[in-house]
Amino acid sequence: MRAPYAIVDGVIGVITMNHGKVNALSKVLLDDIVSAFDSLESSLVRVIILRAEKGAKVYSAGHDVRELPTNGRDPLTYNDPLRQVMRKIDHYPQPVIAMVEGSVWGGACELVLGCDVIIAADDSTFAITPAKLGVPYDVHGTLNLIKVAGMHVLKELMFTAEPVPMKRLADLGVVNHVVPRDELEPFTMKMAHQIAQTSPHVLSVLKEEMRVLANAHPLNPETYERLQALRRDVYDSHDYQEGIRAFLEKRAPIFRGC
Ligand code: YXS
Repeated sequence: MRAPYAIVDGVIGVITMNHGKVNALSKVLLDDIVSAFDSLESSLVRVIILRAEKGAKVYSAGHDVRELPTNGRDPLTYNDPLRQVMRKIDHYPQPVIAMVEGSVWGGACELVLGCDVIIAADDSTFAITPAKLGVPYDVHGTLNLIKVAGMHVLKELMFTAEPVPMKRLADLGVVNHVVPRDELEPFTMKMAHQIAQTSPHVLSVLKEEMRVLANAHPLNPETYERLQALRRDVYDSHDYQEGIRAFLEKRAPIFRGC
Protein backbone atom coordinates (compact mmCIF):
# COMPACT_ATOMS: atom_id res chain seq x y z
CA MET A 1 0.00 0.00 0.00
CA ARG A 2 1.66 3.22 -1.17
CA ALA A 3 -1.05 5.42 0.26
CA PRO A 4 -1.55 3.90 3.69
CA TYR A 5 -4.41 5.26 5.73
CA ALA A 6 -5.17 5.56 9.43
CA ILE A 7 -8.18 6.55 11.49
CA VAL A 8 -7.55 9.12 14.20
CA ASP A 9 -9.94 9.51 17.14
CA GLY A 10 -12.45 7.33 15.30
CA VAL A 11 -13.61 10.16 13.03
CA ILE A 12 -10.65 11.46 11.00
CA GLY A 13 -9.19 9.44 8.13
CA VAL A 14 -5.60 10.23 7.17
CA ILE A 15 -4.29 9.05 3.76
CA THR A 16 -0.51 9.40 3.44
CA MET A 17 1.11 9.32 -0.02
CA ASN A 18 4.38 7.46 0.28
CA HIS A 19 5.57 6.41 -3.21
CA GLY A 20 9.18 6.62 -4.33
CA LYS A 21 11.20 9.78 -3.80
CA VAL A 22 8.63 12.30 -5.04
CA ASN A 23 5.13 10.74 -4.94
CA ALA A 24 4.93 10.74 -8.75
CA LEU A 25 1.26 10.10 -9.52
CA SER A 26 1.63 6.65 -11.05
CA LYS A 27 -1.36 4.37 -11.66
CA VAL A 28 -0.23 2.30 -8.68
CA LEU A 29 -0.23 5.27 -6.27
CA LEU A 30 -3.48 6.70 -7.61
CA ASP A 31 -5.27 3.33 -7.45
CA ASP A 32 -4.05 3.01 -3.83
CA ILE A 33 -5.52 6.42 -3.01
CA VAL A 34 -8.90 5.36 -4.45
CA SER A 35 -8.90 2.15 -2.42
CA ALA A 36 -7.95 4.10 0.73
CA PHE A 37 -10.95 6.39 0.18
CA ASP A 38 -13.20 3.35 -0.35
CA SER A 39 -11.99 1.70 2.85
CA LEU A 40 -12.46 4.89 4.87
CA GLU A 41 -15.94 5.50 3.41
CA SER A 42 -17.12 2.23 4.89
CA SER A 43 -15.57 3.15 8.24
CA LEU A 44 -17.85 6.22 8.49
CA VAL A 45 -15.10 8.77 9.20
CA ARG A 46 -16.30 12.38 9.15
CA VAL A 47 -13.35 14.03 7.36
CA ILE A 48 -10.32 12.92 5.35
CA ILE A 49 -6.81 14.41 5.35
CA LEU A 50 -4.65 13.74 2.26
CA ARG A 51 -0.96 14.25 3.01
CA ALA A 52 2.59 13.24 2.14
CA GLU A 53 5.06 11.86 4.67
CA LYS A 54 5.97 14.26 7.49
CA GLY A 55 8.83 16.52 6.41
CA ALA A 56 8.33 15.82 2.68
CA LYS A 57 10.45 18.02 0.37
CA VAL A 58 8.07 17.16 -2.48
CA TYR A 59 4.35 16.69 -1.78
CA SER A 60 3.96 15.20 -5.25
CA ALA A 61 5.87 15.60 -8.52
CA GLY A 62 2.65 15.30 -10.55
CA HIS A 63 1.86 12.68 -13.18
CA ASP A 64 4.43 9.97 -13.53
CA VAL A 65 5.95 11.19 -16.79
CA ARG A 66 7.14 7.67 -17.58
CA GLU A 67 3.48 6.63 -17.77
CA LEU A 68 2.45 9.36 -20.23
CA PRO A 69 1.73 7.64 -23.58
CA THR A 70 3.88 8.61 -26.57
CA ASN A 71 2.03 6.52 -29.16
CA GLY A 72 -0.60 9.04 -30.25
CA ARG A 73 -3.04 8.23 -27.44
CA ASP A 74 -4.62 11.03 -25.43
CA PRO A 75 -2.52 11.22 -22.23
CA LEU A 76 -5.32 12.61 -20.04
CA THR A 77 -8.68 10.92 -20.58
CA TYR A 78 -11.82 10.25 -18.56
CA ASN A 79 -10.72 6.92 -17.12
CA ASP A 80 -7.13 7.89 -16.32
CA PRO A 81 -6.17 7.18 -12.69
CA LEU A 82 -5.90 10.89 -11.74
CA ARG A 83 -9.36 11.61 -13.17
CA GLN A 84 -10.69 8.70 -11.10
CA VAL A 85 -9.12 10.14 -7.94
CA MET A 86 -10.51 13.61 -8.74
CA ARG A 87 -14.02 12.18 -9.12
CA LYS A 88 -13.57 10.15 -5.93
CA ILE A 89 -12.71 13.32 -3.97
CA ASP A 90 -15.42 15.36 -5.70
CA HIS A 91 -18.13 12.79 -4.91
CA TYR A 92 -16.80 11.68 -1.52
CA PRO A 93 -19.63 12.37 0.96
CA GLN A 94 -17.42 14.04 3.57
CA PRO A 95 -14.89 16.94 3.39
CA VAL A 96 -11.36 16.20 2.17
CA ILE A 97 -8.53 18.41 3.47
CA ALA A 98 -5.26 18.60 1.54
CA MET A 99 -2.48 19.03 4.11
CA VAL A 100 0.46 20.15 1.98
CA GLU A 101 4.16 20.34 2.75
CA GLY A 102 6.85 20.50 0.07
CA SER A 103 6.54 21.34 -3.59
CA VAL A 104 3.51 20.43 -5.70
CA TRP A 105 3.87 19.88 -9.46
CA GLY A 106 1.67 19.42 -12.51
CA GLY A 107 -1.36 17.21 -12.06
CA ALA A 108 -0.73 17.15 -8.29
CA CYS A 109 -1.78 20.81 -8.22
CA GLU A 110 -5.18 19.74 -9.51
CA LEU A 111 -5.22 16.92 -6.96
CA VAL A 112 -4.66 19.44 -4.14
CA LEU A 113 -7.03 22.06 -5.56
CA GLY A 114 -9.68 19.38 -6.02
CA CYS A 115 -9.81 18.89 -2.27
CA ASP A 116 -12.39 20.81 -0.25
CA VAL A 117 -9.96 22.66 2.04
CA ILE A 118 -6.22 23.29 1.51
CA ILE A 119 -3.85 23.90 4.41
CA ALA A 120 -0.19 24.24 3.45
CA ALA A 121 3.18 24.81 5.03
CA ASP A 122 4.30 28.38 4.32
CA ASP A 123 7.38 27.19 2.39
CA SER A 124 5.35 25.07 -0.05
CA THR A 125 5.11 25.89 -3.75
CA PHE A 126 2.77 25.13 -6.68
CA ALA A 127 3.93 24.68 -10.29
CA ILE A 128 1.38 23.83 -13.02
CA THR A 129 3.54 22.46 -15.82
CA PRO A 130 1.66 21.33 -18.97
CA ALA A 131 3.17 24.11 -21.08
CA LYS A 132 6.68 23.19 -19.96
CA LEU A 133 6.14 19.52 -20.85
CA GLY A 134 4.14 20.08 -24.04
CA VAL A 135 1.09 18.35 -22.54
CA PRO A 136 -2.50 19.25 -23.54
CA TYR A 137 -4.19 19.50 -20.16
CA ASP A 138 -7.68 17.96 -20.27
CA VAL A 139 -10.93 19.91 -20.48
CA HIS A 140 -12.39 18.87 -17.12
CA GLY A 141 -9.06 19.36 -15.33
CA THR A 142 -8.76 22.86 -16.76
CA LEU A 143 -12.33 23.69 -15.70
CA ASN A 144 -11.59 22.36 -12.20
CA LEU A 145 -8.59 24.69 -11.98
CA ILE A 146 -10.50 27.71 -13.33
CA LYS A 147 -13.24 27.15 -10.75
CA VAL A 148 -10.84 27.34 -7.80
CA ALA A 149 -7.93 29.50 -9.00
CA GLY A 150 -9.68 32.10 -11.14
CA MET A 151 -8.81 32.82 -14.76
CA HIS A 152 -5.98 35.37 -14.38
CA VAL A 153 -4.12 33.49 -11.64
CA LEU A 154 -4.51 30.21 -13.52
CA LYS A 155 -3.29 31.76 -16.79
CA GLU A 156 -0.14 33.03 -15.02
CA LEU A 157 0.42 29.61 -13.38
CA MET A 158 -0.18 27.73 -16.66
CA PHE A 159 1.65 30.13 -19.00
CA THR A 160 4.79 30.50 -16.86
CA ALA A 161 4.79 26.90 -15.53
CA GLU A 162 6.99 28.28 -12.74
CA PRO A 163 6.74 27.41 -9.01
CA VAL A 164 4.64 29.96 -7.08
CA PRO A 165 4.81 30.33 -3.28
CA MET A 166 1.72 28.86 -1.58
CA LYS A 167 1.62 32.02 0.56
CA ARG A 168 0.81 34.06 -2.59
CA LEU A 169 -1.99 31.60 -3.43
CA ALA A 170 -3.36 32.00 0.09
CA ASP A 171 -3.31 35.80 -0.28
CA LEU A 172 -5.29 35.29 -3.52
CA GLY A 173 -7.79 32.99 -1.80
CA VAL A 174 -6.79 29.97 -3.88
CA VAL A 175 -5.77 28.00 -0.78
CA ASN A 176 -7.33 28.32 2.68
CA HIS A 177 -4.36 28.64 5.04
CA VAL A 178 -0.58 28.67 5.06
CA VAL A 179 1.09 28.06 8.42
CA PRO A 180 4.68 27.39 9.59
CA ARG A 181 5.60 23.79 8.83
CA ASP A 182 5.82 22.83 12.52
CA GLU A 183 2.26 24.07 13.06
CA LEU A 184 0.81 22.39 9.96
CA GLU A 185 -0.30 19.13 11.56
CA PRO A 186 -1.84 20.56 14.77
CA PHE A 187 -3.58 23.33 12.77
CA THR A 188 -5.02 20.77 10.32
CA MET A 189 -6.07 18.31 13.01
CA LYS A 190 -7.81 21.10 14.92
CA MET A 191 -9.89 21.99 11.85
CA ALA A 192 -10.55 18.32 11.13
CA HIS A 193 -11.92 17.88 14.66
CA GLN A 194 -14.08 20.99 14.24
CA ILE A 195 -15.54 19.54 11.03
CA ALA A 196 -16.00 16.12 12.64
CA GLN A 197 -18.27 17.67 15.24
CA THR A 198 -20.79 18.94 12.67
CA SER A 199 -23.58 16.89 11.11
CA PRO A 200 -22.12 14.45 8.57
CA HIS A 201 -25.49 14.24 6.84
CA VAL A 202 -25.69 18.01 6.40
CA LEU A 203 -22.03 18.10 5.29
CA SER A 204 -22.62 15.49 2.59
CA VAL A 205 -25.68 17.33 1.25
CA LEU A 206 -23.90 20.71 1.32
CA LYS A 207 -20.88 19.23 -0.47
CA GLU A 208 -23.10 17.67 -3.18
CA GLU A 209 -25.09 20.90 -3.61
CA MET A 210 -21.86 22.88 -4.07
CA ARG A 211 -20.47 20.25 -6.47
CA VAL A 212 -23.58 20.32 -8.70
CA LEU A 213 -23.89 24.11 -8.69
CA ALA A 214 -20.18 24.62 -9.42
CA ASN A 215 -20.45 22.24 -12.39
CA ALA A 216 -23.50 23.88 -13.95
CA HIS A 217 -21.63 24.86 -17.16
CA PRO A 218 -23.60 24.40 -20.42
CA LEU A 219 -21.24 23.18 -23.13
CA ASN A 220 -22.72 22.13 -26.47
CA PRO A 221 -21.34 18.94 -28.04
CA GLU A 222 -19.77 20.74 -31.03
CA THR A 223 -17.80 23.02 -28.69
CA TYR A 224 -16.68 20.05 -26.63
CA GLU A 225 -15.60 18.18 -29.75
CA ARG A 226 -13.70 21.27 -30.98
CA LEU A 227 -11.78 21.45 -27.70
CA GLN A 228 -10.98 17.76 -27.96
CA ALA A 229 -9.72 18.30 -31.53
CA LEU A 230 -7.49 21.13 -30.25
CA ARG A 231 -6.13 18.81 -27.57
CA ARG A 232 -5.52 16.07 -30.11
CA ASP A 233 -3.46 18.48 -32.21
CA VAL A 234 -1.25 18.91 -29.14
CA TYR A 235 -0.80 15.32 -28.17
CA ASP A 236 -0.13 14.45 -31.83
CA SER A 237 2.49 17.20 -32.03
CA HIS A 238 6.27 17.32 -31.97
CA ASP A 239 6.15 19.49 -28.83
CA TYR A 240 4.34 16.80 -26.85
CA GLN A 241 6.91 14.17 -27.78
CA GLU A 242 9.71 16.67 -27.19
CA GLY A 243 8.44 17.66 -23.77
CA ILE A 244 8.46 14.07 -22.56
CA ARG A 245 11.73 13.19 -24.29
CA ALA A 246 13.44 16.23 -22.75
CA PHE A 247 12.16 15.32 -19.30
CA LEU A 248 13.43 11.76 -19.56
CA GLU A 249 16.75 13.02 -20.94
CA LYS A 250 16.95 15.55 -18.11
CA ARG A 251 17.36 18.51 -20.46
CA ALA A 252 15.37 21.62 -21.30
CA PRO A 253 12.78 21.01 -24.02
CA ILE A 254 13.05 22.80 -27.38
CA PHE A 255 9.47 23.54 -28.36
CA ARG A 256 8.60 24.45 -31.95
CA GLY A 257 4.98 25.33 -31.34
CA CYS A 258 3.82 22.48 -33.59
O1 YXS B 1 16.58 9.68 -11.90
P1 YXS B 1 15.73 8.93 -10.91
O2 YXS B 1 15.36 7.53 -11.33
O3 YXS B 1 16.21 9.05 -9.47
O4 YXS B 1 14.31 9.68 -10.92
C1 YXS B 1 14.26 11.03 -10.53
C2 YXS B 1 13.22 11.71 -11.40
O5 YXS B 1 13.26 11.29 -12.76
C3 YXS B 1 11.95 11.21 -10.74
N1 YXS B 1 10.82 12.08 -11.03
C4 YXS B 1 9.76 11.71 -11.74
N2 YXS B 1 9.46 10.55 -12.36
C5 YXS B 1 8.27 10.51 -13.02
N3 YXS B 1 7.41 11.54 -13.09
C6 YXS B 1 7.68 12.70 -12.46
N4 YXS B 1 6.78 13.70 -12.51
C7 YXS B 1 8.90 12.83 -11.76
N5 YXS B 1 9.51 13.83 -11.07
C8 YXS B 1 10.68 13.35 -10.63
O6 YXS B 1 12.20 11.21 -9.35
C9 YXS B 1 13.61 11.03 -9.13
C10 YXS B 1 14.11 12.18 -8.27
O7 YXS B 1 13.96 13.35 -9.07
P2 YXS B 1 15.02 14.53 -8.92
O8 YXS B 1 16.39 13.97 -8.92
O9 YXS B 1 14.67 15.55 -9.91
O10 YXS B 1 14.68 15.03 -7.44
P3 YXS B 1 14.82 16.52 -6.90
O11 YXS B 1 14.53 16.43 -5.45
O12 YXS B 1 16.10 17.12 -7.38
O13 YXS B 1 13.66 17.31 -7.62
C11 YXS B 1 12.33 16.95 -7.33
C12 YXS B 1 11.43 17.67 -8.36
C13 YXS B 1 9.99 17.17 -8.16
C14 YXS B 1 11.53 19.20 -8.16
C15 YXS B 1 11.94 17.31 -9.77
O14 YXS B 1 12.04 15.91 -9.86
C16 YXS B 1 11.02 17.78 -10.84
O15 YXS B 1 11.00 18.97 -11.21
N6 YXS B 1 10.17 16.83 -11.34
C17 YXS B 1 9.26 17.13 -12.44
C18 YXS B 1 8.04 17.87 -11.90
C19 YXS B 1 7.06 18.09 -13.04
O16 YXS B 1 7.35 18.81 -14.01
N7 YXS B 1 5.91 17.41 -12.96
C20 YXS B 1 4.90 17.44 -14.02
C21 YXS B 1 4.67 16.01 -14.52
S1 YXS B 1 3.56 16.00 -15.90
C22 YXS B 1 2.07 16.32 -15.20
O17 YXS B 1 1.88 16.32 -13.99
C23 YXS B 1 0.91 16.60 -16.11
C24 YXS B 1 0.89 15.75 -17.31
S2 YXS B 1 0.93 18.28 -16.59
O18 YXS B 1 2.33 18.59 -16.94
O19 YXS B 1 0.06 18.42 -17.69
O20 YXS B 1 0.49 19.03 -15.44
